Amino acid sequence: MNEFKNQREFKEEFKRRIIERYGRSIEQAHITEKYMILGEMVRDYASFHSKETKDVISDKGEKQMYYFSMEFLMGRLLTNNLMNLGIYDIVKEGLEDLGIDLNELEDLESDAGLGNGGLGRLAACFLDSLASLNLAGNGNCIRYEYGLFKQKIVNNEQVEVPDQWLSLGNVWEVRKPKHAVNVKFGGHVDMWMGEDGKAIVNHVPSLIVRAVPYDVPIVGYDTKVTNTLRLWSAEVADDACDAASLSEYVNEVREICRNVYPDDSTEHGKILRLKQQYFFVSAGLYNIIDSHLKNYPNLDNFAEKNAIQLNDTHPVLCIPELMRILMDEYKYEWDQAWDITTKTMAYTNHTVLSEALEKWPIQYVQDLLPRVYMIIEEIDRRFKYWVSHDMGRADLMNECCVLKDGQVHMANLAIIGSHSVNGVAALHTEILIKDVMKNFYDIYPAKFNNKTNGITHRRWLIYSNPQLTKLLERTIGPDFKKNPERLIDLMNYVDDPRLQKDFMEVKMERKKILAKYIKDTLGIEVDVNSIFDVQAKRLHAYKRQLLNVMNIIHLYFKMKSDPNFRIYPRTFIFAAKAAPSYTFAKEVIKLIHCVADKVNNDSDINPYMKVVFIPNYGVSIAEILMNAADVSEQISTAGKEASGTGNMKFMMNGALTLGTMDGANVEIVERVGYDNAEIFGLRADDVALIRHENSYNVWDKYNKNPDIQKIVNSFVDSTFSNDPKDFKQIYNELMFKNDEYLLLADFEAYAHAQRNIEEKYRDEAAWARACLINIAQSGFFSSDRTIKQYADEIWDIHPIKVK
Ligand code: 26V
Repeated sequence: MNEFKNQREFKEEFKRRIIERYGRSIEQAHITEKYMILGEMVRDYASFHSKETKDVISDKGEKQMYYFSMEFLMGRLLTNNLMNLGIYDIVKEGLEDLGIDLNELEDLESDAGLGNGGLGRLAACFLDSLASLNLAGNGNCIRYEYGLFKQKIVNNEQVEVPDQWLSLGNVWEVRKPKHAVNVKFGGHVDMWMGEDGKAIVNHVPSLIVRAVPYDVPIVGYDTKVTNTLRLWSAEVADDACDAASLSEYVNEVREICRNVYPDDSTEHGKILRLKQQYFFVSAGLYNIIDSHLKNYPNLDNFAEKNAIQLNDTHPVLCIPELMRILMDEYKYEWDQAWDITTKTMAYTNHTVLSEALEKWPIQYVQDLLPRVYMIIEEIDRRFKYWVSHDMGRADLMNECCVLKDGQVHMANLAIIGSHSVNGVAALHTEILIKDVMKNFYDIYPAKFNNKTNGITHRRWLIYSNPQLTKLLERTIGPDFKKNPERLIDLMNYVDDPRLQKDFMEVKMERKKILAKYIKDTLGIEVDVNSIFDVQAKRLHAYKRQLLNVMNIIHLYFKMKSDPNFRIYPRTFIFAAKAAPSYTFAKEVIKLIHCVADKVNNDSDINPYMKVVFIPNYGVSIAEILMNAADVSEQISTAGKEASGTGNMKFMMNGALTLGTMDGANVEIVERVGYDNAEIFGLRADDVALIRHENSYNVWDKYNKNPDIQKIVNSFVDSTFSNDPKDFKQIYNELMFKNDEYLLLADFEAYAHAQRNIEEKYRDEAAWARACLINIAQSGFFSSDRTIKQYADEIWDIHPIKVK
């Protein structure tokens, strides 16, 4: 029996499975065994719905979408699945009867950290929205053996430890060996003329890898629609090599799925990443084609029944790979194959940073994927011909082609081979159109569109902040749970002093939960009556954690030198992982810790200010961090942050955005108004102008402002560290690379904005009102809205009905 209908059935099934699996009674079973059995029961419950969903799709001939992404930051799934299935209370109470605390089992689950940051978490939010909106949309990714590294702090520095997320096994996945496929690398290509005069192509690989899928059911909220996240694992293929080279072969295979983002500072690392990309792309495509051919006689209608969304350029090999399969294996002519391919593929861009736009040395692609490379060459040749002859725009040819300077330009390939190209916030899309992809916009204006990011309000509000959810339900009723845009109804109550007070109480409860976590894990006592000011995101120069630190140092110096100057008590909280080879980012982490040591241990200062760095930021920490914040730090250099999604999580939980006009901050302010956010600093067009005119000189800023001088000098005058090597790189980046991210340019405006925040916070009723307005206006930032737009405007998929 899979679907237990009540507590009694649940308990019986639970007991039965424990005995059956472990030969022990409930009392004798270990807590991890109880966790495993519960997880499996929930998974089986979901699998049952999964089968019904698949049946409907195939019976009705529904179109499906596949989200191809190298990253899915799923976090934990137990609570989410129990809640979405509507069986949380049955299970919680049933377990209680058996003397088991559900929360203890929930805490045993490791985060599935199959990603780096925003792009990976977006993919996870999208899966939740797809199923919850009854849309047939699946994920395709790699089953990494280790998630993103775990961050420890040793002697104030980041140390990376492997994330063994599979050590207890993964209860959510089901291995599906019958769907395994072979993926081929290297070797050479033979071509000859067939009897019909058509070319026959035979790729003779030097490496064959067996790709085995593990399926994770994706459960929607209050629906039976259950989709699949398919994770591919690399295994040795039968007869793929002789015994002599076996161990080398096994190593080569196992390496493919070992790590998220293997270190790509070396050639070996780069090639490995390219291998990963082709591995999950090829396996994923073969599977989609196989299941298509179970329902239809051929692939002529492939694009009508399947949509593929390319999450950034990482899966863009999908384009030449689908071309290859259609032509070499199913004998389609180029033009028809191209038509099917471009109608299937759509590409999302997630960054304008040039160093993050992928380019592969031609040699790597040619050696690793000889046949795919031939197809890329042909795509490039035809594109060049078409642009210069048919379009008459030879001037754009070199800028936009795929192969140049010895490299394969993946974003160019993505744009040429897709029918849709989207940015992830209005400002970001505008920058793509007007600047980064301007030439392509001239060529293909109709392909470009915007899809402002969103977050699932189920995980980020309802499940992680039950206190606020209850208050909202009491005030506006439960409709917002199914329809987050109904949060707007809260606008009718934001002036109600009772509600304002209740909101502050809810916030206080959340702050206490976070304060306890900080005390338990770091031993730091924080004042829950202070302003909780949080910056939580990957550590990167453009996100400007350093600007935040500079203001902290500034306030510290000011309070030290002037006993009459005191700020409203504030707790500055940071959480951020730095890429292992990113030395500047690691130095900023060290600086935060050194500043924290000084500030937190100074009894003149620590009643007013504490600095806390929460290590190992990830989904589960975000779930207790975002909703405890009063202030949401979103202070990237304008034009650099494509969207941001943390900004939306903070907003939805009633924090004020302290930010620049960047990414989705612009759309947040558009909704809440300038009074209910604190916006400062240069705008994206100011930044563009400064660059264009080359008019910025960091030394002018430094020389004119003694406060800035004092702060910048403190990086190198042993104020915060006795080791003269410490913070030298920070100093050099600022002062000898002309402050690329314009921290000094924005410093005064930022310090001023921080003073405004303090003034606002002193008026509790007004503050609460502003927070409530943020919550009320946050419905737009639900990923349900985003996914509806993708479904209607790009994928053309519609809700299905599973009874
Ligand atoms: C990647 C890299 C890799 C090499 C070194 C520098 C660098 C800098 C940035 C990136 C970002 C990769 C793409 C990404 O994660 N973008 C994020 O996507 C989020 C979801 O759309 C969005 O909210 C964030 O603004 C965007 O940074």
